[in-house]
Amino acid sequence: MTKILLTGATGSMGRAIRPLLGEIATEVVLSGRREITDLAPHETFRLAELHDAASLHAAMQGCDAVIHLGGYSIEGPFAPIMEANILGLYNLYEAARANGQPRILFASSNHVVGFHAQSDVIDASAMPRPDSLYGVSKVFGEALARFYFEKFGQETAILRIGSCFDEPTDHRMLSTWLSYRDFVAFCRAAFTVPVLGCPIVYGCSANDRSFWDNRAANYLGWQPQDNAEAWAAQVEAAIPNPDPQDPLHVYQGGKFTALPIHQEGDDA
Ligand code: 15L
Repeated sequence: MTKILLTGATGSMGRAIRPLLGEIATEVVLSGRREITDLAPHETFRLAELHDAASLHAAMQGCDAVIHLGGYSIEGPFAPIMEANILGLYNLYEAARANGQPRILFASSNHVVGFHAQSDVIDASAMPRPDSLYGVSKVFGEALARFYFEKFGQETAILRIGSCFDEPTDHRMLSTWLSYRDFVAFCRAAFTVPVLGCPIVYGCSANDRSFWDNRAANYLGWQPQDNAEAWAAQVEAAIPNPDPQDPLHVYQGGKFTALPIHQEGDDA
């Protein structure tokens, strides 16, 4: 069994998956910028900031695996994206190198390929077509993971997460939704498969309407159990006439493709 470091433990996805991690780990080190005090017996907390290399080194000590959810997770001004997703990711990989190279689950994003059309089904060999500065930072993250694999043998599962929320709430999410339990099952597969390597996998449940072909990752043995189709009637009733010209329904990255670039002085 495993001691897992969860970065970004206080973020919305971190909070949602935390109760499930006891199923795949004997110990969980929660790290983040705000202290967590309601710890279960198998949990500890380490205050860590992605831009503070020393705090990451300390948090990773003795860990066998890392679920890296920390970082800037939406479109925004470039400075904080750069600090968390570029400098912060470099700090994370250096901390791993100094701590016996635990396997890393890197939470990449569908926004790496956001400008691919929803009418196309793509696989891991698709060209990156980032839809935002945030998506560009995740392209960097995927390249960094690959670099540490080629150079040092550091194994990473690069998961291009679709929409990891309680349930799908619009038509796009009927394609992109990833349930929390399917995410945790993916972590289990990535941390237990004998040879992981550095695969790129699309993070969605077994959705009938998926845009993504994950057959190249079959060797991981991951079989998502949930299907967004169970919410189709609810979504269609709530949004009966989706506009087919709306970027939300044209591109895989949905509304991110239409967001303006933040200028200095804009609100974050
Ligand atoms: C992401 O990468 C974001 O972190 C999340 O907030 C959602 O916007 C998600 O993608 C999505 O595309 O639905």
